[in-house]
Amino acid sequence: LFFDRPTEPCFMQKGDDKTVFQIPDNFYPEKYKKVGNQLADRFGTDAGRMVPVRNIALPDLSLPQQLPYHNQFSLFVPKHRRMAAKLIDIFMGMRDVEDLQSVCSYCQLRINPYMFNYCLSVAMLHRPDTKGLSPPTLVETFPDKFMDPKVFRRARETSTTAPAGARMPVLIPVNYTASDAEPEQRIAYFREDIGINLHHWHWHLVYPFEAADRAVVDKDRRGELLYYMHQQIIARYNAERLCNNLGFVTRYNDFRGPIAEGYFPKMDSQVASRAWPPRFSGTTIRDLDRPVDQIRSDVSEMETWRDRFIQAIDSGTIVLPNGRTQRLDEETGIDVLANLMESSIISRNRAYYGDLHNMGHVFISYAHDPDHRHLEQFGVMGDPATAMRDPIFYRWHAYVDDIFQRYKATLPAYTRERLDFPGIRVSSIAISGRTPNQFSTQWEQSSVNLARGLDFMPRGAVLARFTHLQHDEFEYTIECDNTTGQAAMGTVRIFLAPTTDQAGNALNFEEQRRLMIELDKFTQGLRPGSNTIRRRSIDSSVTIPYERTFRDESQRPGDAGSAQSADFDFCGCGWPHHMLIPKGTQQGWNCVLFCMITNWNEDRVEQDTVGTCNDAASYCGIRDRRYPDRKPMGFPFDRPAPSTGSLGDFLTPNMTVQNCSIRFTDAVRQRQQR
Ligand code: CUO
Repeated sequence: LFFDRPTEPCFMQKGDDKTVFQIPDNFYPEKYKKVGNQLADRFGTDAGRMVPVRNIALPDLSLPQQLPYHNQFSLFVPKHRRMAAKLIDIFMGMRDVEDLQSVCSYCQLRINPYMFNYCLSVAMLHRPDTKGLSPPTLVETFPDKFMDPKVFRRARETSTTAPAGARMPVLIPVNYTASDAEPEQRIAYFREDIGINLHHWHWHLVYPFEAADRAVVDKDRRGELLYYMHQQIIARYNAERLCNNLGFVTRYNDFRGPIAEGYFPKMDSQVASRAWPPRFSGTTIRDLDRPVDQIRSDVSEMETWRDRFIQAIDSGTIVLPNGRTQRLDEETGIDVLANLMESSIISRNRAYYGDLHNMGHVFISYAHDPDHRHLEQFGVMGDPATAMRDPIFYRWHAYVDDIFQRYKATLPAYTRERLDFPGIRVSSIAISGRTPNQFSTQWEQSSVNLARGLDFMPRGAVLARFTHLQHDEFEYTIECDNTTGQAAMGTVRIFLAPTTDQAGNALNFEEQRRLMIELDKFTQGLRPGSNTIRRRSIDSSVTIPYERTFRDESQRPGDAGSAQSADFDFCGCGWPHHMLIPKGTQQGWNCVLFCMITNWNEDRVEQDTVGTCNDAASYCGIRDRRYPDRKPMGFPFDRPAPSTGSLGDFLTPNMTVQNCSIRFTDAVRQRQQR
């Protein structure tokens, strides 16, 4: 109930089982004081269950309440971060679930709804006693962050004029943010995909960079995962660009020059009652001085931090707050650097290396109003739920990734001994399907229920129908020989990459390795002799199924919160399965499939993962566990191989490649309930 219809009071709301909260009199906010009891009574009459809320000693909310209720909230704004950290701390500090429920019912109408949702979600993901409960997906609670606001007018219309069950779905248009005159529009289907944006939001929810409780932030290899997950986004984005006849994304590395790409989000914040501000083509970031957000920073500060990063990478050491230096070692260097770069509270020296990545988001998102003279809020780059809509997101992250790649280039290249798995020979990988080694893609229409996000409107489902990319499911068949004479365990690693650049020139190894998209990774027993391994695309370690991205209610096994649904509920982080394969082209887009089997005894991490959310571990890790692969993330493509000219030269006997193509059919199919 605390998530549903975010600005409606929780004591007015009814859950699906007709539960309402009975809150103590002193919890009513001023505006409801007079009517409060009557409201509760009114809704209480047909309530199946009244839940009395404990009257606890109330915490000090003065810091989080500094963010006005009807305002935007950004994790990237340092002041907002501090307020959120305080609120997360309050939620984490509650003795038990009942106290948490009390404090939430007190906070719900006093705290900015976006911040409340974020902090409660983080707390629920990290408190031991809320395991098995899950925050609903953000697109249901705040659909305004994901779609054209016209949808809400139509949703209001249909929910007021028709009873639930007789309502026509509301259609979300495709291609509504720009015309064909804007080349970047060709990949709007990727940038504005609801599932991709949900994944990004969820990732940052699982890996917050600030909280008073250090354990919430300090997770195994979290910096390295920040680097790798975003590196993969850029690799995937580049593949989509090539499929659409666009060149590789160019880094945003000149902070003094104009940003060629404009972006007009055409979204309204329902909470703040404001349109998300656009960025015109040719905008340049400027020094920030926004007292209201307590941000004062010059562009030169970004340049200073950048120079310090370059210095750290080139010298192989970072400077610590006490003036000493620390070597960046092969195993942990990338993790240390990424935590400095983001930066998170586990940065080894925030005072010196600053906050480059986050402030990049902030500078760009305020480029239209750097001194707040127009009283404008941040653009889409300021919110992880919306940032990936904007072309500049990819230019910024391509730049950030470049800094990490500069570091990776300082590491020793893998020798053939480190790559090989003696006695294991992979002879082929193939894709099943109507045409062998051809992936098929097309459009698909699916629905999402907006009801949870429609405040003060008649109850019942209102479906929004949207169009997204989809691929036909397929199966990998891998042929492999085990000549070790005994059973072995391997880690199978599957990647996909383009073969040529936009002009049709073959890619060399260095270009291609940075474009490798991880498709799957799994553990496999290998009998002595020949082995045929079959693996379904739907089981990918990168993705989560559609039903989980969108928390399709009809697919929900049991009541939310029951032990039975725990696995299902927790696993909201994961690349959306419908975006596993790039779009391809109607003629067929050439790509190469890569498969490698490494020695599981060297990769394994001893831990119990039973009952945990572990099926999208490649980009999301495993909840409360270590990252389940000892190899550097992105292995074996995480670093250059200077003497290797092409992918073919790179192959050791435990690797194989297969040329493939992706054929796109420009047709829309309706989603079938699985
Ligand atoms: Cu995910 Cu910049 O880290 O958006």
